[in-house]
Amino acid sequence: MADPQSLLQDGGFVAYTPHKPEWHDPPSGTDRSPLSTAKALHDALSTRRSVRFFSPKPIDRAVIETLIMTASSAPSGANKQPWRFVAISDPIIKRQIRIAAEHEEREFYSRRATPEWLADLAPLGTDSSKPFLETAPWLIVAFKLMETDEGGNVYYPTESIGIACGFLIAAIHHAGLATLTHTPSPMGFLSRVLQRPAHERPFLLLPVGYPTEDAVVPVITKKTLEQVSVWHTGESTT
Ligand code: IYR
Repeated sequence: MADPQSLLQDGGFVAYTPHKPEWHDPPSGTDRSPLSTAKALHDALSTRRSVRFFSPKPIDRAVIETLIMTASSAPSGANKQPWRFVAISDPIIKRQIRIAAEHEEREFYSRRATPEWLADLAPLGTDSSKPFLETAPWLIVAFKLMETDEGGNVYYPTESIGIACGFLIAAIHHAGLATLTHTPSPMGFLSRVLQRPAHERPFLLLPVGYPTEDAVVPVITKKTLEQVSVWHTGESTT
């Protein structure tokens, strides 16, 4: 391993050492045009749904490791990678998390949530009961690093871990598995139960597993392209 000091240029900065990126090579003979691949990914990802009914069917640790490495390949502010992913299959810890999460959720549904918030949640059919925190074979808790493990600066940590969690959710779906972006609030209990240091803040809790055979999801719609986009092409639209 090179002495990091040897990478220091005048002024004390680490040297800029560019190299060619390793692009994904398209398999030969397949239609790999940007439009066809973009459509294929849209078809694949737009079938994703948040799932609240998980089968206990086990999933190999290697799968979870690979999903986390996909998440961790995400871009981040100054490449500081301000995230820690805690993977839990231990039934005792899952139970501790469920008990603490349901305590916060009971407070939320009975006291903290505004009537408007409860009205917005009504079509989703959610309540304070979170059995999936025990039935899903894995829980992944994403923590946001407020500084590096060495005590250095991080930049845009919320954006960075948000992007990494997006990669994670896409990877879970791509693997044929289901997840849910669960955010019990407040989430401080996750630091206690998982014994994480003070510079790590709980960000998102994702159960990972197979849906049950009879899993159901609420009927929802996504906005149209016209609703979510505005275009400035320099060309006349008429
Ligand atoms: N955390 C609660 C409430 C909840 C909040 C939002 I915003 C949702 O999109 C869904 C649920 C719960 O998990 O039930």
